[in-house]
Amino acid sequence: MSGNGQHGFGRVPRKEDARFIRGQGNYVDDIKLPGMLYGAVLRSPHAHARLVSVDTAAAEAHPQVRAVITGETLAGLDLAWMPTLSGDVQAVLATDKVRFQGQEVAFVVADSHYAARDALELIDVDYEALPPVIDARTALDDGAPVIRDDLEGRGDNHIFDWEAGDAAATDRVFDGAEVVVAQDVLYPRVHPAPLETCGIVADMDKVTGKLTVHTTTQAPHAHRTVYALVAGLPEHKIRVVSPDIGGGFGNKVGIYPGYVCAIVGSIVTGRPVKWMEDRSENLMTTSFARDYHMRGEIAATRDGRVRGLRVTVLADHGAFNGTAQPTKFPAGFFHVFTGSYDIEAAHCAVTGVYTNKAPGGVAYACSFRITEAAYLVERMMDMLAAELDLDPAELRLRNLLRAEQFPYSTATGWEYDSGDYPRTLRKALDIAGYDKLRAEQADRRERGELMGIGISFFTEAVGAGPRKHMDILGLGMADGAELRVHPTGKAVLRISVQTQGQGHETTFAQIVAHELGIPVDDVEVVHGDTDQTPFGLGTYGSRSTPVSGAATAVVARKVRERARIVAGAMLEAAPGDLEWTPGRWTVRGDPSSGATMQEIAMAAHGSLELPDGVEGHLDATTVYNPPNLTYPFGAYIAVVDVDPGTGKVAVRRFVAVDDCGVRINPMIVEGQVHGGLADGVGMALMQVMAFDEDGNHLGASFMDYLLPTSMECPSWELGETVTPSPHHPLGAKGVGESATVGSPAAIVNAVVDALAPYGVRHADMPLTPANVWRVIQGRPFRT
Ligand code: MCN
Ligand code: CUN
Repeated sequence: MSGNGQHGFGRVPRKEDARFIRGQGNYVDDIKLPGMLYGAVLRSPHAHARLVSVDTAAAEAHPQVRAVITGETLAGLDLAWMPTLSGDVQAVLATDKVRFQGQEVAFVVADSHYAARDALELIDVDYEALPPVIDARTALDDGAPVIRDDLEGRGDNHIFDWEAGDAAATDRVFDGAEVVVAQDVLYPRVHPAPLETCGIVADMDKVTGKLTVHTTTQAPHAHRTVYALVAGLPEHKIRVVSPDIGGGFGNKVGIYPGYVCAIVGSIVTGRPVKWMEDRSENLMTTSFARDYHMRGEIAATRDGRVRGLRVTVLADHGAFNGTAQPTKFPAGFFHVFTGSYDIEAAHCAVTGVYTNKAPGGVAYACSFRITEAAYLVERMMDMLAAELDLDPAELRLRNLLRAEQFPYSTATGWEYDSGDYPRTLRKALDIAGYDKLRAEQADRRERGELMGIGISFFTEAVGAGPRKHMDILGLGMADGAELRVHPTGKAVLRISVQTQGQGHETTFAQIVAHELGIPVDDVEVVHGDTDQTPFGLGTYGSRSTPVSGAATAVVARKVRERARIVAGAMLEAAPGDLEWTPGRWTVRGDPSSGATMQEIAMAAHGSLELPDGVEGHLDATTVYNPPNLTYPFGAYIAVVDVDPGTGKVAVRRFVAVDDCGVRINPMIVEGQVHGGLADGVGMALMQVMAFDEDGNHLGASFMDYLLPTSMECPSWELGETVTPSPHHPLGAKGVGESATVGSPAAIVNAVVDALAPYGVRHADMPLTPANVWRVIQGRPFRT
């Protein structure tokens, strides 16, 4: 481990920035293949309507149109419906009904993007409008319109009931509790909104029978298998390439109808077909996030010892259940809702329903619904603190898990691997100058000013599998890695995960450099091409470092062990007598006699006689099946000022102390945290995917759906603690979603704290000026 990080961990500048800062990135929309055509999707203006007829004659007559594909065309190929990541089916192009505004109805392939768009106007669709279900709370009402009448024997909008924890034990704790606080808490529907929208270039080569797709995907291998299953093509005849990706945040985990249409378009026309969404299509139709209507109850003793948590959730999954999560867990990892506290008993019951809104779920830096869980418990903790008239920091310190309690089994079945939570919270309180802030707040309140301080403490579970417990569509959650070391000691690492901006080309090279003691610049990372990389489940749930990063360390160690044997032959010493110093095997007790990785690599490819049974070269492969998830955590403190006249919230300060175990590249980790904190400002204060009662989408542009900018964000104040994961080969835990998970609660807690003089105990996100203003109307201000 060197100071400048050149041989391993540390603040190594990102390799990928050499192309990005020069504008030389290669995104899907940059790809132009010879003879390429362009696709465009016709979308439903209705949230719920019967499809009476689709007349494509005028569009087909357009001189630049090469094909028009409808649901009927696809039905003829048995492709009108596709499987979702949750074992449901989703219409590729509508055949019977449309079920959300923006749903795909027809696909035009033309010589240019503009011609394809123009031809959409020429398609005549006759709809018969049906009453929609927009509010999930009415989806199960008697007489509610049935959305999924395509499903056999379906008489309602119910998708699933799922529960975790011990209901009876939890009821007993609540029955005997000294204090119970209950609250309805909404985590509104939001959207990951990556700057690059989703798209594909599909190229079916009729001569070789090989389908190549360049596409925005976070999981190239999983996509390839799904295409193989849907299209009936053998996997070796499908190549999925995921070039540079301009942000994913979960939006690029799923397979969208436009992808399937572009593939069919290429098959039909015999030419490559590009389809890229525009911003409104991305916001209206691709994976949304959250939309959890939660009722939380927390039970405690009067002196502030939390004893139980009980939660019911109504989960709005939209028109098709397309949520991405391991098969066994229809509510993702929501059952981690006991958070960071030592709690006797807990129970959650989640009911999923269909509504006439876009499908999706879990996307947006969520760690599989841990965003919702962390937000809920942290809101409940603050409400309990208010009820007990206890300082929220003090209440947390009384209940946080202590270092000696790890590994800790939660009441809902998780085994947290490691942590020292009070230390991390104390560090955040120190950085913030908590006592001084409280004194300042008291002064300001006397003057009628609204200052709020909000704390949140979160625990995540990231790095899915192990595969015996976790799969997506039957594919176990494990990841392969291959490492080749060339004769001159330069290395090529091939991995199954896919970066969307997280810097894998740098951090994964650092892992190899760290393990082999070679320069980071000597390691090339290959990813995002199924023909070039081993199978694995891809990047989401912050699993790249916990799973693929572990695979990388393991495969590099295999190479190092093989190098030991070669070095033994070179140095005429028994391998067991050699010891490793970074970059070199030396004879124990004689540091002057050794061989560097580069010398060993050359010898391994040379004429050196190797012991019997030892194959030459230094290449190795592995598959890593994680024994458990990793459990990063953190303590966040937000300081806000609220304008009582306008309701406008300004985030004055934000302190974030993250513990993601050993940090491979602290600069990249801090960048991940900065981005997630900005997400938190967005969700807490600005973002919601709103609909009117007819199901019209009210946020289909960045004029209405707001992204936080530097203007709304303070200068982040970061701290760290390091509790290595005991089961990860590098002691690293994931961090890519931590700040998005932890920050909304800190900001909302701060705003509610600012509004305490009005007697406010809770307010739902987003805390826009209008919403805050509404909350305090008619309430007297009392200090
Ligand atoms: N890292 C590290 N040390 C650690 C943990 C992580 O140096 N102890 C580094 C990693 O090696 C990697 C980065 O930090 O370069 C993030 O690692 P990890 O936590 O493993 O997360 P993933 O790489 O699996 O990224 C996925 C995660 C998810 S699920 C969402 S959503 C999200 C996020 O990453 N989407 C992002 N961060 C994003 N950042 C960008 N720029 N763009 C997105 O789309
Ligand atoms: Cu849920 S968003 Mo990230 O896991 O790809």
